[in-house]
Amino acid sequence: MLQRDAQGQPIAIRREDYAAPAYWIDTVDLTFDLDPAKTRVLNRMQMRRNSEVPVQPLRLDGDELNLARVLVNGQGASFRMEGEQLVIDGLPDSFELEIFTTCCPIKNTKLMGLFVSEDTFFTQCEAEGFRRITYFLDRPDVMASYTVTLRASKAAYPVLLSNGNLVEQGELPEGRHFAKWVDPFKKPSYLFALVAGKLVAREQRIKARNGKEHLLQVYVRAGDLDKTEHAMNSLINSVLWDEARFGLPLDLDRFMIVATSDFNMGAMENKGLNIFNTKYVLANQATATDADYSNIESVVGHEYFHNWSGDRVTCRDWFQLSLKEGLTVFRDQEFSQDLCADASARAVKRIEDVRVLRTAQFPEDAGPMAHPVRPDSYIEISNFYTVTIYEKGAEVVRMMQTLVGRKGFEAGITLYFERHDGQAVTCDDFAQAIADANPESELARLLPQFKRWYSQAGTPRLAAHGVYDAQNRSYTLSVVQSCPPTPGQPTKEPFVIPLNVGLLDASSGRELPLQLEGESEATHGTRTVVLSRAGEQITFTGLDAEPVPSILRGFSAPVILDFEYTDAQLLTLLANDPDPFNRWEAGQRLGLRAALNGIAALATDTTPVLNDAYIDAMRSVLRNPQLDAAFKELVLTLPSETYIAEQLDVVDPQRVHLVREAMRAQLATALFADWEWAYEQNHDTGAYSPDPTSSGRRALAGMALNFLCLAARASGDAVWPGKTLQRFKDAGNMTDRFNALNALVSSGHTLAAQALARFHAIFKDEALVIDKWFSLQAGAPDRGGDILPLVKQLMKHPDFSLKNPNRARSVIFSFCSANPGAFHRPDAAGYVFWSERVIELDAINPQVAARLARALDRWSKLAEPYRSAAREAIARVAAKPDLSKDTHEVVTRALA
Ligand code: 0A1
Ligand code: ZN
Repeated sequence: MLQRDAQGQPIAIRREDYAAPAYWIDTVDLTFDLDPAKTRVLNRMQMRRNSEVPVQPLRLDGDELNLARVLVNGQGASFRMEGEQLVIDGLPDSFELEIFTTCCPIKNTKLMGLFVSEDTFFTQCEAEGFRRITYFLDRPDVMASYTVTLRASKAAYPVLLSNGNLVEQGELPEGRHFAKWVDPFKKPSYLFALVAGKLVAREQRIKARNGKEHLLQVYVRAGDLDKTEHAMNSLINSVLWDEARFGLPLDLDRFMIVATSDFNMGAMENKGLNIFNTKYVLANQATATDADYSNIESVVGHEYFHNWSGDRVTCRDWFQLSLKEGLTVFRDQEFSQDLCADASARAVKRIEDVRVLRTAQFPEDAGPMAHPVRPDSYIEISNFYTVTIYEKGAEVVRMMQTLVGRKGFEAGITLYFERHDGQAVTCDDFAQAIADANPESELARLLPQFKRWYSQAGTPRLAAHGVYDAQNRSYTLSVVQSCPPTPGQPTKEPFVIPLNVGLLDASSGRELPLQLEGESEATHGTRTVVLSRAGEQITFTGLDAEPVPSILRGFSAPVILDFEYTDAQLLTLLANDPDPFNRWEAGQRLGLRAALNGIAALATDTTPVLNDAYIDAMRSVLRNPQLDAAFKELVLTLPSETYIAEQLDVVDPQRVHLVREAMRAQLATALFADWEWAYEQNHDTGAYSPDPTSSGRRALAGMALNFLCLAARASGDAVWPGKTLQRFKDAGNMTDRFNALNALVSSGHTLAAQALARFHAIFKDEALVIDKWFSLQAGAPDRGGDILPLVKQLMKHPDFSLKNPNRARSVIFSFCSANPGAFHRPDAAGYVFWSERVIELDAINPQVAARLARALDRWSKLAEPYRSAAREAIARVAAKPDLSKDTHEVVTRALA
């Protein structure tokens, strides 16, 4: 496949063009002579023609390779190059192909293929990195058995790792050594990995249910061994959980995790040899926050769960990416929930997941990069590792579980792995297996329609309306669904939407029994109503008064629910809903309403944004002895600027920022005594443990400090900032220390400077902590345009580097993608800065550049002068010749 047209413009790959490969690769024998400047790769493959497709030449993918030799059955063979592809004609039906190439890992700043990070070799092959190592059929439906021999200097690279089992190792002349690895499972090339360098490992042997022993290893640099305990525990928990919940055992004698500080993404599920960004491995209480601990647990789980959902059963083509990613995110979400000790902690996790979906995926689904969970076309597949594929994909799997029940879903998963073990399959195959295991379910009945979740992009909207009929003592909810147009999809068909509903008594707040029209008995608790038509009515009977409906409990579908709640109804839900998600949601709706009113009011209007009822309700939540601290912290967090902006047709980002800051200031002052109380109640969490209860208390204490410093800013009080600085100095763990630092920085207090200097001095040798130091400053609330000059200064700091993705993200992304109030400047300087950085990064690392390019996805919603300035900045990037496919695709879609 050629990926550029005659004019050199990248060509889109389309799902409908899928064709089975013309050749299969049965075995691959790779020998690496590792050298940073020139690594030699000998690739010996046993291949055969796919008899099911017409005879055609063999076309192997390659990228930035130096080709030295091609042998077919041991004889020099004629071949030609078509673009980057190596083409061989006239091959027999089965043959051995031997290819000898070299590459230059030390110059590989894209971090795809074989690269060097801190004197260690790593690989990254998903999605199309293997072709940067050798010529290959680099597509996931070509699965082969791998044997890998690594040869390198023993002193410089004492540890040599690849997938599977170590079968041989030994010495070679001239101070070199070798290791030979055999992977017992067939795999696509994207799951290949090697690591070579000076590493040490934490090891643990565990026994599976069937009595089989496995060796678990976490490899890091020598100084980091004391930061691997949590990752190892997370791995052990993952192995136990997958076996207990889904009956899926660890299938390898040895399972390895290796950490690198140079990585484009979070981590990678290479068979038996997961490679991780250090950010998702290294933690001890002095360097990592509670959020880091929780992310590590999720990502370790995620990569481990891929061992089945991804590695044992993989994707037929990259359009099916959500087959493995949506399912695996769902599995890691369930894992983290199942590790929670109680329902409240589970709900907190669910709220956090939904918050990610709504602040990142909903905007994506409404913008120029909107695509279905199973996309129809792409120019660069790396651009489709998106929140839609991952998080919305996980919601689609979750809806299946809701429709067939937890047990039915487990049966479906069992059938899926029985049917497709060792295969490369499609999203259709997955949905079919879940439905076939549950033939009586609503999923089976509505399967073709349900699968519109895979094919239609955009976030569906539910317009719900309730009418109480006193005479019939009934309450009818009318629900109309719609879905806005998205690129290439002007109209949409109705979705299957599982809607979880409950009713509360308006005066007592108590949950009411539910009896649908035509039913002889009432039930208690939540009901799942399955919507499938454009408009539907649901009538509840036996009601003495108009109830307060609690709709979309637990966020049972990834939709936007519009319901004209009165403030009083929302306050009832906030105070009483037994569904914690909707209880939180009621608070968010109230906060959002206040923000939108504040934004709509004249700029000169000085009335406070938050009314007394809201403040009182927040005080009640804060003081409620029945609620957990973690949940309180979520309720008291106002909707983000991004989420508020998403509700507006035309966005003035400065206005959004000002109003939200005004709301924060008001919460700070009005609840001053309550924040003092909350801090006193929660700040001492004893010996450090990252469990949900104590981390929730630290989160609430941190929030309280933040508001207390903010209130001090208004009142001139010096006590709380002083206490905060002391707290910063004395803190026994990074969470408390960082929260105190954040309180000083985000309130703009003068003490922030010395705290920042001290923080840097303490942690100057801890890269991940220095990332926090950068990102805290670049992400701080803007006051009069002060953040951009600071960001430019931070880029001149000796610790800054554009080549290290984590560091680039900590400064540039924290400003452009995570700090709208600072980034969107009326003078357009933020956009100019963005365009310069996108272009600069594109020459180093296209994946990172393309991600940054997405910071202006929602430009067309902006008010003037932002809109025109943003468009101009995007056009400037698009006009740059030699842009990577990655960045080209993002900016041309933005301008389309
Ligand atoms: N499959 C990985 C994500 C991943 C994708 C592409 C990469 O290339 C740089 C790296 C990782 C996961 O879901 O964790
Ligand atoms: Zn994944």
